[in-house]
Amino acid sequence: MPEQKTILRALKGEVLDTPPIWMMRQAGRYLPEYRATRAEAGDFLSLCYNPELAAEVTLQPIRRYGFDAAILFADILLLPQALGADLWFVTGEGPRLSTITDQAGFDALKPVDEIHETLNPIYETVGILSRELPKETTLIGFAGAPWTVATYMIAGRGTKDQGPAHALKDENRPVFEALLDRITEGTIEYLSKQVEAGAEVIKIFDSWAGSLKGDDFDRYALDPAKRIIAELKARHPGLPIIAFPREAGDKYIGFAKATGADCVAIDNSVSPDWAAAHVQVDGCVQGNLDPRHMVTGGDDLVRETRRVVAAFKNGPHIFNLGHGITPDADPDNVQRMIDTIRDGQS
Ligand code: 1CP
Repeated sequence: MPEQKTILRALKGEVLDTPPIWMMRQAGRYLPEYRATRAEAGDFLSLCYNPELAAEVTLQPIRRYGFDAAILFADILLLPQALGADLWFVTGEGPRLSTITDQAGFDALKPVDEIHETLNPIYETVGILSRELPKETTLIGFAGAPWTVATYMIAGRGTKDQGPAHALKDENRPVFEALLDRITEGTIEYLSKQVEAGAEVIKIFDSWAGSLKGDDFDRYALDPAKRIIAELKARHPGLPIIAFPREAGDKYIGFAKATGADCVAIDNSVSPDWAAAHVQVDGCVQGNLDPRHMVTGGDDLVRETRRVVAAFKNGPHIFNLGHGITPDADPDNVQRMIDTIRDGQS
């Protein structure tokens, strides 16, 4: 049967007249309906672990905008929690976790086969979504990449320069590498269950890949991605995978080939023309409008949206932002972006 879903067609390398569209963090605080459901759930983690409500917020941007893909509503930090880390969110500040800074901290983690006890509600959310999504909408499952997840598990919070994770890497490499391995193995099991539950595409978020330089990038961003992708594809032949080594710069070049990813998501620190010439030559790319246009809108939004579409029009492309939409974004600007892409309207 010929593939109908536009995202799956693009991921197979097809060049479409209009690129399929979705948006990182499309279910989020910029939407009033999200804020209402989150209030109903009580807090962010309760929302993630409530399959009905998590499915509801996943569906909200699909109903409002008709995006071509829905991304499972969850968080990259649920896996650390499933591995035994304490996790909580401080309102207005972000996530906090217990920290791993030495062998004893690593030894206290749970084995990988115990993660599903915590993560079962997430698979249930995926199941609900695969039944309830419109037939043309692709369901994307996801996890953080091992390096990015490790930066939070080591520092206990988000950091500007990932200093604590770099320090552990440089000062206690055996523990750092053991942690990365544990996360890699957990990620494979977590994502595999998402696929079994109905996820059609997997995205791996390496939000902090840009702070790994030279050999470190290859060992701690590229190699783990390659291992996860190879194992998932062995278990689920034909599964399309999007990799997002954010701010990888020149390291975007050849990343898809080296890791086996079907698509590389591009952040907005590189120009779409550069990415078309150097990354899209190898296959599908996703990106890369600056998310600030969702706040500022106006003629700039229309012009820059057209620039991204034009740059990538000769190859397979999934339209997205270069990073997540922010809570101060205006929902009307999202509609304007979509209209610009689909109808050429302004
Ligand atoms: O207050 C709220 O409602 C929480 C805000 C929020 C949301 C909406 C967080 C906390 N996580 C999420 C959902 C989420 N996170 C999704 C699913 C929904 C969607 O995209 O529509 C996804 C894919 C993520 C992924 C995620 N979480 C990443 C990778 C992508 C990226 O943004 O770089 C990262 C780094 C996180 C950690 C995290 N979770 C939440 C916050 C505020 C952060 C960033 C923390 C920091 O570094 O300071």
